[in-house]
Order: sequence, then C-alpha cells, then structure tokens
Amino acid sequence: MEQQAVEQHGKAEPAGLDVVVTTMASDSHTWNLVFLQLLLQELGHRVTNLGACVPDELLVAECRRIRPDLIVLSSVNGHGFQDGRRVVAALRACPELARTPTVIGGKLAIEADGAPARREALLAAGFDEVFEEGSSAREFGELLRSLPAGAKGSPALPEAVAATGARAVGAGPLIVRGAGLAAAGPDVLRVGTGARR
Ligand code: B12
Repeated sequence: MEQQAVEQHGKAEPAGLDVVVTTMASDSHTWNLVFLQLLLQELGHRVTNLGACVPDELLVAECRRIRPDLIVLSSVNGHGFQDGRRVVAALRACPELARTPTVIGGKLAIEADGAPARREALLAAGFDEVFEEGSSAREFGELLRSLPAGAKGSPALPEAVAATGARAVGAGPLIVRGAGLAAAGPDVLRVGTGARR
C-alpha cells in the first residue's frame, strides 16, 4: 500500500482522508458498508462506519463531531433517492458541513430507469457526486485521490473532480483504480455490477 506522509509541525502524518461511511434511516443492509469501508481502508483512508438504519439526527451529529474530509452515503434498499435528499439537506444546513464533499451511491431506487433524472435531483439537493449502480458509477478512485486530506470541505468536490479530468457520468460498472493496489494492474476492482436477486 502506498504510504504517503505529510510533514506537519515536525510530525509525519498519514495523508489519507477521514471518511464517514453510512447508510440512512430506512436501510438495514450492511455488506455494502463493509465493502466500502474495506475499499477505502485499502486505499489508505481512515473510515468511521456508522452502520445500518442510522437516524438522520445521529448521522448529522456524528458528521459534525468527526468533521470528515468526505461523507459517503450508501443505500441499496430502493429508498436511497428519498432518504438521500432528506439527509443531504440536513447536512448542508450545518454551516460546518455545508461544503464537506458528500457523495451517494448504491441501488437508489426500485426501478433501474430514471437514473439520470435521479442523479440531477440528488446533485440539486446538495450531493457533490452520485454513483448509482449501473448508470453513473465511475472514477470513484480518482475522485478519492483528488481530495486533499485535512481540507474539511474545501475545495468543493466538483472543483476537485474537474481538476482530475474524471468523467462523472457514464454507463457501466464502477471501476476503481486504487493507487495502493497498483501492483495488481490499472483496473483492479469492479463494483456495482448491477446484479439483483
Ligand atoms: C443480503 C440482502 C439482504 C439481507 C441484508 C443482510 C445484511 N446484513 O446486509 C436482508 C435479508 C436483511 C435483506 C433485507 C431486505 N432487502 Co435485501 N438484499 C440482499 C441482497 C441479496 C444482497 C445485498 C448484498 O449484501 N450485496 C453485497 C454488497 C457488497 O453489494 P451491494 O449491496 O450491491 O453494494 C454494491 C454496490 O451497490 C456499490 N455501492 C453501494 N453503495 C455505494 C456507495 C458508493 C459511493 C459507491 C461508489 C458504490 C456503492 O458497491 C457495492 C459493491 O459492489 C440484495 C440483492 C442483490 N443481489 O444485491 C437484496 C436487495 C438489496 N434487498 C432488497 C430489498 C427490497 C430488501 C428488503 C426491503 C426486503 C423486505 N421486503 O423486507 C429488506 C430491507 C429492509 C430495510 N429496512 O432496508 C432489494 C432492493 C430493491 C432495489 N434497490 O431495487 C434487493 C436489490 C433484492 C431485490 N432484487 O429486490 N436484504
């Protein structure tokens, strides 16, 4: 794993991001959260995983307490579109979280159709990026690497994404190119293949 370090006040500090991974109040699925936690940790980031069925108030309170570099919301039960808009409004209402990079992904609705419109609505509601399975999930790895550790919300994610030249919209599986997994090849992980029971 790539171990970058920054010198700060004479001490070496890890360069990874502080990331909150969570689902929302209605969603009891957990393996999506475990997957995201392991992926982020493998890429050198520090993860606080809030778990399943997190009430809005608790989610917001933990984000205010932790002041993460990135908030990752995941939902697969089909209610993510509704839950996500409600939760991101609550996060953005907190001055200290108003510019914290915040993304959502997973199976966000019952129907696969309508992903582009959902994406636009979620962006308008306050998300910086949307990784809906099978429709717009690409470049998560580049996006992670584009965020400066310790910035706590500045610059906003769209500016950071633009700086990488990453394509934010596109069909197909999410392809994560992890710097820490570079030895395994350029495209080392494929997630969100759209498999449903
Ligand atoms: C296991 C499972 C359960 C278990 C969960 C156990 C647990 N501890 O998690 C149990 C039995 C409890 C369960 C319950 C329910 N489930 Co369920 N469940 C599944 C199942 C079979 C697998 C989910 C799983 O663990 N996948 C493995 C993880 C690693 O993958 P994942 O969740 O797909 O996440 C991936 C991507 O979505 C992506 N991703 C996810 N989030 C994010 C975020 C970002 C930022 C990024 C980049 C990527 C990303 O990355 C992950 C890795 O590839 C799926 C069907 C399926 N094949 O997916 C249904 C499924 C998710 N369940 C479903 C439903 C409807 C339910 C229930 C509502 C059923 C019911 N009527 O009670 C309840 C949920 C109740 C609730 N309050 O949420 C539906 C959701 C419908 C939809 N979205 O269209 C599914 C798709 C089944 C189906 N085809 O209908 N479920």
